[in-house]
Amino acid sequence: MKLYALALSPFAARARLALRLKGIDYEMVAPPGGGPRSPEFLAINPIGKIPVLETDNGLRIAESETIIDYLEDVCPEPSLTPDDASMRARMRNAIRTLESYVTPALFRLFKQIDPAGRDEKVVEAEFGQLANGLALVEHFVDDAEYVAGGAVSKADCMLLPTLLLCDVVSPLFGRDDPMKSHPVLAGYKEKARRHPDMGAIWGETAAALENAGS
Ligand SMILES: N[C@@H](CCC(=O)N[C@@H](CS)C(=O)NCC(=O)O)C(=O)O
Repeated sequence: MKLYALALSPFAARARLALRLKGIDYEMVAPPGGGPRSPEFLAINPIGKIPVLETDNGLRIAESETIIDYLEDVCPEPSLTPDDASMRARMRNAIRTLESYVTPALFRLFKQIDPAGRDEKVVEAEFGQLANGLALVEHFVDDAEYVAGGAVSKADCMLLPTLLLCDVVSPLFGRDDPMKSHPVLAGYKEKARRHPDMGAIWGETAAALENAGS
């Protein structure tokens, strides 16, 4: 399998974590033509975003969540889906909340990164939305070891890299670490980072982001 991705991408990190947890070999390939918006890459994924998974028979799958679902379908073991229905519901609530309330606020903040074109009122409002979203995710994570109990699930593949993105975005606006006001998520993050696969993907992505910024 081939994953169109960059080491610094938190969304690619979601897919890379699922591949790693399942022990699937893959080749990581940078988007051709200089980036995800190049004509060459748009021919691969018209959405213009990484990651994209390309299977050995040429199927191309866009969107981190869809890639994880595909991997779960074709390689069900080790499973990223809890056995228990209530834990599956909790996992799905955490994922939907993350994707409905946290990730969109991060994307809107990205549009404000350039201080020259920044609207401070929008930034203030979006940090409010981000804090609300994180509080909602926190509700579903609660005090479990991982999002859906004692075993790593799809929700962890999606949440941990998104928390790394929060870590990266906040200082760009001179803001405090958002985990300071979300102690449950701060505790989750530290526990998750001690997991060998989650810790490895976190470390690689953080190092690539640091190199890109230096
Ligand atoms: N919803 C997408 C988001 C992917 C995404 O935003 N990827 C970023 C890199 S971290 C990207 O390719 N951005 C290129 C662009 O927007 O021009 C997913 O979950 O895969």
